[in-house]
Amino acid sequence: MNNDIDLRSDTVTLPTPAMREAMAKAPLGDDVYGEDPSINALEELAAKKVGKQAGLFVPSGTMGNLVAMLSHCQRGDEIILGKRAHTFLYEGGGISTLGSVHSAQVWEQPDGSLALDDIQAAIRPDDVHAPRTRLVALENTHNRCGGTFQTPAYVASVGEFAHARGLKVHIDGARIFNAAVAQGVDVKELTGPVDSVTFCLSKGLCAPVGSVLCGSREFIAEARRWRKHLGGGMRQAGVLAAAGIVALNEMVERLAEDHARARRLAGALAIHPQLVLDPGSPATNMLFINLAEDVKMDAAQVAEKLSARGVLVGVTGKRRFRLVLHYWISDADVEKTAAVFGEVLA
Ligand code: TLP
Repeated sequence: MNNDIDLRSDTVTLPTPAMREAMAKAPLGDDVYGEDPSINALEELAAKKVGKQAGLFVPSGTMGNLVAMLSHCQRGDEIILGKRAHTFLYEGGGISTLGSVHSAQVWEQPDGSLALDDIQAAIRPDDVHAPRTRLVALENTHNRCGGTFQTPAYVASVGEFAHARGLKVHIDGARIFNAAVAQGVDVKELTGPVDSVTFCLSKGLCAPVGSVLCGSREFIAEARRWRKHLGGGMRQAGVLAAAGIVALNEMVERLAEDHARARRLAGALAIHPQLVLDPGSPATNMLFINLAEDVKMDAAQVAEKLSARGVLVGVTGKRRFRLVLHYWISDADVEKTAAVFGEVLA
């Protein structure tokens, strides 16, 4: 990592020294034969953490969600998901381009949840004109809703509601450990009520590559087939899984530090009248900020000036930024970021 303060995403995180050491020493084998001890250990650990029978190591969150959805659904089925869901906005429409699966999009509530009434309204009748509703997909934490989290009680209510109607539930839990840590709950409380969950090792948890999809043994056996079809059978990828094991064992609880720094950064930025923070933000490790109406520059112009001073931020709209806190951002970086915003907007 160069000396820039990189707040564009927690995907930019580099592996920790402990991860690099574990990677160098990892026992390896051919994972398509099921013979990579490091991958097997990671999958077992991941499943145990989220309270599921089995896990599947995949190269990315995108592939984890895709494999999950293709495993739950048949051609012509429909998934109910949020209009601002990562799967809907940023995964290339993979469920339809590769799986012939349709989506019914529902507006999220401000905290990223889907209201049960909206889910009910999106369920199709048993009618030849309609695709078959098969799955409800949640996102926790919710990226585009501001890194907001949903509670165990809410997830349980969706699980009960969906199962009573013969539907399965998947969680895109790219940052589900952030959701758990922010609420001080065991992650199992967020994953127990649903059928499958994908979480990412390579965001706030700092591993260089990979995500894990977890669910029942039978579901993961099906998902393993889909992963292979999609070209995700990775042979001696235990070199990556070894970092994932460190991520799960050492990097989860410290996510609270990122949340605290996000709050500190929000406080420091709030003193600039040119910036308007989303109400209640930040819930976890990301904050979304808008430029006040009287600022002449747009977000891209401001971001360019920040970048010239060594601060990189995400531009998510004409007048909107996303700043994401992670392991490689220190207290001093938080102070410098707030000061540089002040200079650029003065
Ligand atoms: N999100 C990335 C970008 O794609 C927007 C980011 O910088 O936040 N689910 C959620 C909720 C995500 O935020 C992401 C990545 C993914 C899935 C996909 O993960 P990868 O990048 O591993 O495919």
